[in-house]
Amino acid sequence: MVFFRGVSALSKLRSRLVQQPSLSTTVRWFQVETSSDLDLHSQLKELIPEQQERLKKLKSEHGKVQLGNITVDMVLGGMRGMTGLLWETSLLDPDEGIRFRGMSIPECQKVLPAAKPGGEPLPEGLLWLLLTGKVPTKEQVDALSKELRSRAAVPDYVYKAIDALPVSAHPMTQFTTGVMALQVQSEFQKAYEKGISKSKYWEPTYEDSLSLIAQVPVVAAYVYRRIYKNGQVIPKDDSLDYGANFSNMLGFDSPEMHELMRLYVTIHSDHEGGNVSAHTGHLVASALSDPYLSFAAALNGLAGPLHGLANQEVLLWIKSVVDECGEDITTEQLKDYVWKTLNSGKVVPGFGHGVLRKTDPRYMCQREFALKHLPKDPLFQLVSKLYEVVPPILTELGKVKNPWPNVDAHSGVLLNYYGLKEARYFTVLFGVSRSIGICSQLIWDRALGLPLERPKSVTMEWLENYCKKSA
Ligand code: NMX
Ligand code: MLT
Repeated sequence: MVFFRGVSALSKLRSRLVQQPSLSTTVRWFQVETSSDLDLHSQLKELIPEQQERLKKLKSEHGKVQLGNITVDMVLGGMRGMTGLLWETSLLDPDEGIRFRGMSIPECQKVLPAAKPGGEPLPEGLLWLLLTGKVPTKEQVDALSKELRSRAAVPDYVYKAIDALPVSAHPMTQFTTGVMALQVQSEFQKAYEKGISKSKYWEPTYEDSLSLIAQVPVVAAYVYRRIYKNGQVIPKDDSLDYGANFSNMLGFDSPEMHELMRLYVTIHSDHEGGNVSAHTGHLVASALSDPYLSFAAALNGLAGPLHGLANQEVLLWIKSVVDECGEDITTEQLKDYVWKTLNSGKVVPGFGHGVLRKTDPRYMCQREFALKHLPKDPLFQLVSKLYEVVPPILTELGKVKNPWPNVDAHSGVLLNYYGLKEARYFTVLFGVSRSIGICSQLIWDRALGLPLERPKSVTMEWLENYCKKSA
C-alpha cells in the first residue's frame, strides 16, 4: 500500500515537473520512470475521478448560467455560433486557430517529443497530450508507440471486406468499409452485451480506441496499395514510430516524407467538437455505439467536399489551373481562373471556414514546411500565389465570412512533391489523423458519462408562429 502511494505521489510530482519545463530541467535527476508513468491507461485512471468531480461541480453550481441566445438565423444557418457541445481535447479560436489542450501548433512543435532534435512532433505525443492534458516525455511517447504497434494487427476479414468492393470505389468508401469490418472486434460491444456497469464504460472504449488508432494506418495503407500499386502490400515495420510507419506502408520511406507525415497526422487530428466529422462521431457515440461505429460515421462526414474531401478538390483544382494556363501562370490569369470557378457556381476549395476568421495556423505550418523543404516547387509557388490572389476576390464577393485559406489549401502540394500524387486518396490521410482526436474525446465522453445527444428541432411553421407571437 505504502509502495503504491509512493508511486502515485512520484507520478503526480513528475506530471507537475513536465508541465513546468524550467523546474523539470533543474530536477531532472528526479525523473525516475515508473511503469505506471509510462502507461497511458494508468495515467487516465488517475485523472478520470478528478474530472468527473469537476463536471459534477460545474453542473450543480453553474448549470443554469446562460451561454447566449439562440436566434432564428442560427437554427436556419447550420447552428453557426451556437455553443452546444462539450469537447475537452481542443478549442478553436476564430482568429488564433486551434489549441490542443491549450497549446497552439507552434507550441506543440516546440514541446512535443520528436523523432530527432528539432523535428516535427510525433503524433503519439499529441495523442498523449489530448488524452491527459499533459506534455509527455520521450519515454512515454516511445511506450505509447510500442503499445500502438502491439495493437496494429488487422484481421484478414477486414481485407476481404475491402476486396469485395471494386478497385475503382472511392478510397474513402474502401477505408470506411475497412473500419466497419474492424468493428467485429469491438471490446465495448462485447462488454455491453455482458452487462458492463456504466461506471466502467470508458475502459472498453479505451481498448477499442487505441486498437482503432493503431489499425487505421494499416487499413489505409492497404487501400492505397490496392488501388494504386497493384495490391503490393508493404508490411509494418516495428522499428518505426506511428507517422513514419504509416508513410512506409504507403511506400514512402524518405526521412523528409516521414517528417511530413508526422506533421500531417499531428495537425489534422482534432479541431474542437463542432466540425462535421468530430460532431458526427460524438453524436453517434452518444447512443453508446462503439468507437468503430462512431468513427466510421465520422469518416462519412469527412468524405464530403465541404469538409475533408476539400483536400482532394484543392489538388485537382490546382492541376486544372496548370492544365489550362501552365505552371508560369500570371497573376491576372489566376484571377480570371478564380472568377471563372466562382461564376460557374462552384466554391474555391481550400478557402473559407465555418469558424476561423484568419488564415488557418495549420496552413501556416505547412507553408513553413514547404519554405524549408521545397521552396522552389512550382505547385508550392502556385499555392503561394493563390494566397495573394484568392482572399481579395472572395472579399469582393461580399458574402464570404472568411476569405483566408484553410488546412486543405496546402496539404496536397506537399504530398504531391514527395510522390503521393493521387488526390482522390488524400481524405483517407485526413481520416487516419482524425481517429486520434475523435477517439480521445470519445474516451472522455464515456469517462464523464456524457448523455445521449438529442437537440430539439422545429418546423418553419413553428418558427413563423413563434416569431409572430414574440413580435
Ligand atoms: N468559395 C466560394 N464561396 C464561398 C467560399 C469559397 N471558398 N467559402 C464560402 N463561400 C460562400 C458560401 O458558399 C456561402 O454562399 P451562399 O450564401 O450562396 O450559400 C457564403 O459564402 C457564406 O458562407 P460562409 O458563412 O462564409 O461559410 P460557411 O460557414 O457556410 O462554410 C465552408 C464554410 C468551409 C464550407 C466554405 O467556406 C467553403 O465551402 N469552402 C470551400 C470548401 C473547403 O475548403 N472546405 C474545407 C474546410 C476545412 N475542412 O477541412 O473541413
Ligand atoms: C476541420 O478540421 O474539422 C475543419 O477545419 C472544419 C471545421 O473545423 O469546421
